[in-house]
Amino acid sequence: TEAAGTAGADRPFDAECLFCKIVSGAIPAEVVLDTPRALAFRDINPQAPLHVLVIPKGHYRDVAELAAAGGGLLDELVLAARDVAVEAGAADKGYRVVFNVGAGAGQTVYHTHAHVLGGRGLTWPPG
Ligand code: DGP
Repeated sequence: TEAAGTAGADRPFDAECLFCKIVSGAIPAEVVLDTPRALAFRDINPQAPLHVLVIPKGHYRDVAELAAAGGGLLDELVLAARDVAVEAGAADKGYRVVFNVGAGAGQTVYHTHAHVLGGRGLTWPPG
């Protein structure tokens, strides 16, 4: 069977990128949702009972670059995040969708990803 998302080779790809390697299947991940243009998998260092990363299969360094690319990709990520929260039973009590942009905000992987957090009360501000 084809690895998660090797279809659609026209999308941007970065051979050095950790999350591109997860998309290609070169690095394993616990995938919870796989769509033609998006992949959702469990964060390796969960900060809540539900902590899933939702990524575009194409390589975009941050959410602004993704939004600028257009084509409804950002919408798909937000809807995938909703589907993940619903599937986990976390939607009713509320969940959080976070894009860290830049090192000062905690971005460490420069393949944009939505953190989907839920399954517990979430305080504000996040710190
Ligand atoms: P950020 O700090 O916003 O760039 O988030 C990066 C997240 O990626 C962080 O919460 C930990 C997670 N992460 C890093 N490496 C891996 C990995 O190899 N597998 C998985 N599943 N998650 C990873």
